[in-house]
Amino acid sequence: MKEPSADSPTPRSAKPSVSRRSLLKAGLGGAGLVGAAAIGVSLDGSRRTYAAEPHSGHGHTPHLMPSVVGEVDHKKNGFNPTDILTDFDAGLVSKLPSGQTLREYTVIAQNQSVEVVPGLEFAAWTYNGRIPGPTLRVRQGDRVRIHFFNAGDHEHSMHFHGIHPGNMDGVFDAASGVVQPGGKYVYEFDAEPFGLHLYHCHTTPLAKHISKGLYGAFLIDPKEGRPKADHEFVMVMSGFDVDFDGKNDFYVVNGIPFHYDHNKHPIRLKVNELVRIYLVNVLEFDPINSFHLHANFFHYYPTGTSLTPSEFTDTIALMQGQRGILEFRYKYPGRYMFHAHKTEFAELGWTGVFQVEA
Ligand SMILES: [Cu+2]
Repeated sequence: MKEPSADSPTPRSAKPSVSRRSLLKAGLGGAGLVGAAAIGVSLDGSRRTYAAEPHSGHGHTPHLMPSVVGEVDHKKNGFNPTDILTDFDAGLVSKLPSGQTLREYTVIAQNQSVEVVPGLEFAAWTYNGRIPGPTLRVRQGDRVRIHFFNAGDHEHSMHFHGIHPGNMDGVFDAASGVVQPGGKYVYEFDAEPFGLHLYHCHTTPLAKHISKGLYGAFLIDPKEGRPKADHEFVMVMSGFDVDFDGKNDFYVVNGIPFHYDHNKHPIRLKVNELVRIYLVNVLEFDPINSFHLHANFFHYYPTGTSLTPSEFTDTIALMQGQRGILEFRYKYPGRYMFHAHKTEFAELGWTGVFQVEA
């Protein structure tokens, strides 16, 4: 297995350094902003900028949370987290002779440079040119057929959560869906059980293949569908280890830190609308991720495998691979944060805002 490549850490002496702590400090500094310029300084290997403790904030204009200055180039990235929220891919639909619905997808794994925060490019690996990969949405009992092509330079696979034969699991070898560069494989199985699942690459080293961006949501609706909601949003929680030191430097929902913040692209709702969130945690390196909703409570359906919620709460914790469905309505207009209830994650990108109108 050849692992060294352009994205491997450079020799220790020349290794770029974006420590979690330095970024966090930048975020907590007087300006309350993690700017591209600040990150540029850090990438040059100099930590001088962060050598002093940040201002306490006393006597300064208060800031809600750290954020970033400016906007990444979504066009160049090839995806936009605002679109990913509601981008459900039903596949190419046809009927098998048996009458069973067939949903076909084409998924391509490739190397791709992604601008994570303004001015900072990350050597990512993507499914269909986006992080997270496409949200595949099918019905229980449908036949799912995925034409998978590996256009990258490492071996990759698609490992689906769900029930399927071993040779469709994307783990061991060519016969079970591990694909060499330039190769392809067809994964085919009947969709079960209904619920919210995920898929990700399952080749070694696994942490690297996942953290580079190879993951996505896989939603199986019940045969009779789900009750209607006013909004359905997909949120895939993950992180970026931009200096490849095995620790996350940014935490995200749908690929870009801070994207849904109040001063960027808050998610707009109306009072009393039913909101359903399909929440997946695929965060690598950190053991636990979380979701907290401000000034409200939600019904929670772990793994989405039951139509009866098991909990009414405002905070949930998820380990890697765990996922669930949240449902709520806002009673009052206003701006409401949602974020990881792990302050460090929130300050490094895992935040957003619901803007609720009357
Ligand atoms: Cu891979």
